[in-house]
Amino acid sequence: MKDKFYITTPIYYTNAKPHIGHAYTTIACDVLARWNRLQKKETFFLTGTDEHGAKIQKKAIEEGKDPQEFVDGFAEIFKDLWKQLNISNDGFIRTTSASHKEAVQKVLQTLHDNGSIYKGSYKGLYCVGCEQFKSENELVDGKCPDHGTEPEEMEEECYLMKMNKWQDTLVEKIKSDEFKIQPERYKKEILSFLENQKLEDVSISRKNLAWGIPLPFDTDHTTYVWIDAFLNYLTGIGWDGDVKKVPEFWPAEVEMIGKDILRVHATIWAATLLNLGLELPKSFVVHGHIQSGGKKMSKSLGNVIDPYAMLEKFGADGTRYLLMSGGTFGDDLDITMERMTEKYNADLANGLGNLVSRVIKLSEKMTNEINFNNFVSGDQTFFDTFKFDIILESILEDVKNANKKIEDNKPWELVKNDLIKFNDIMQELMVDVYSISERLIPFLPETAEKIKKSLETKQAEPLFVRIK
Ligand code: ME8
Repeated sequence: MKDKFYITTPIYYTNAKPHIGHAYTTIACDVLARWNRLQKKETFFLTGTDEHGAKIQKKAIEEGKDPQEFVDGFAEIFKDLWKQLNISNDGFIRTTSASHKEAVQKVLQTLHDNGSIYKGSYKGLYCVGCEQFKSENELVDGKCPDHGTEPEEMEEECYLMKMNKWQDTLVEKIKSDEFKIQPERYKKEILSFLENQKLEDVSISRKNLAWGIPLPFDTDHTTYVWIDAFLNYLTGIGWDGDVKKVPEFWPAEVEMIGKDILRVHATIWAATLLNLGLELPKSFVVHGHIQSGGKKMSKSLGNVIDPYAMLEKFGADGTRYLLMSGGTFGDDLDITMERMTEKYNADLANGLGNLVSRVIKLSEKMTNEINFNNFVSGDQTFFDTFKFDIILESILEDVKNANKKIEDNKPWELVKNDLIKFNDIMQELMVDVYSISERLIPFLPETAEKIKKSLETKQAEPLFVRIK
């Protein structure tokens, strides 16, 4: 397969409705998938849902629901949100699907047979929110800093997976960028962890948890939910668990993840692949967290920004624009509804919307044929480094320049006294709008399409209207 591009989001827990972080990652992946399709790469974009484990079982019980029925409901809600946000995923993997479960069991059998898994026991502090054991030094005042809850003491007979023998391999592969971790600060962060802390073997099964995939060689145990979840990156492209028959799309070009799940990916997921003799993904692309008004979003602070509220107010393309231009990729972002409303009005309604409607209206009076040059985007290097905000800023600069061209040249006067100049200026403006629409395709697919149609038909389609 030539020039392939396989990109994945994390798979999201189906214990609650999607939040803004889920929308952010999925939109960023969608932008990259659409860009790569435009570059004629054979692209596969995978997302999905992580449906097993203690956290989900607990929530289903609290709501008096059967866990399968409970996760079925949320899986549909995720799918529906992606549809509303115009997400162009090629696959949607659910970890409760029969094919995924069978593949996971095959993998565990292989790991058991090749000696990577052995029986033992594990004692530690387990955070159900993270679905991970936590060491004392990761806690703040005895609590998980991400969930604000005290982890439970747990001691269980379990199966463990060998990790330690891969420590040097991982450091080497990460250092050489064979296994690339981007942006650079996250590469440094994970290297400093791997160079200073011994990788402990990890518990990969739970004895007293029904809601999971039974181990094929000991059905008293279910598979640790992270192992189950990681394998989605392979089962989601049709892998049946046979290490001799790995799909062509593997290894993934980009596995996008949030900063809080980098370590578990760079250790447990990477070691699982190495234990199976499979290739590591080419890269992890790590994003920061979204906050609001300088604070972590929380129900008690009342500063939670919900993707549905954004959709309702800004529409799909407005939401995509505001999230992708909200800050430097990799850093934490701070957003508020007020600032986003201002930006929507300034950039999309007044800037882009206004430009397109003026140019299309004026173009009715053109007497020459319009000739769109073959457009070549110069955005590749910025996509390579995930500078979404910089690309959008530069597109908006083009919008401003074109609006200025209209004001400086006053085509509504030229049309009356200098038709040749009028036609020239309009030709330029039409090409400007055309190239703006081309650059917008990965970010605002619907708007780009509408602009192109308007250029063809010379009928302005309404794009963005000012909002309060
Ligand atoms: O972790 N801003 O799923 P999940 C941006 N099932 N991103 C945020 C965020 C915020 N405020 N809060 C959380 C899981 N996230 C596992 C993944 S993959 C094999 C299994 C991001 O539903 C977070 O960084 O809890 C993570 O990337 C993603 O939401 C998934 O969240």
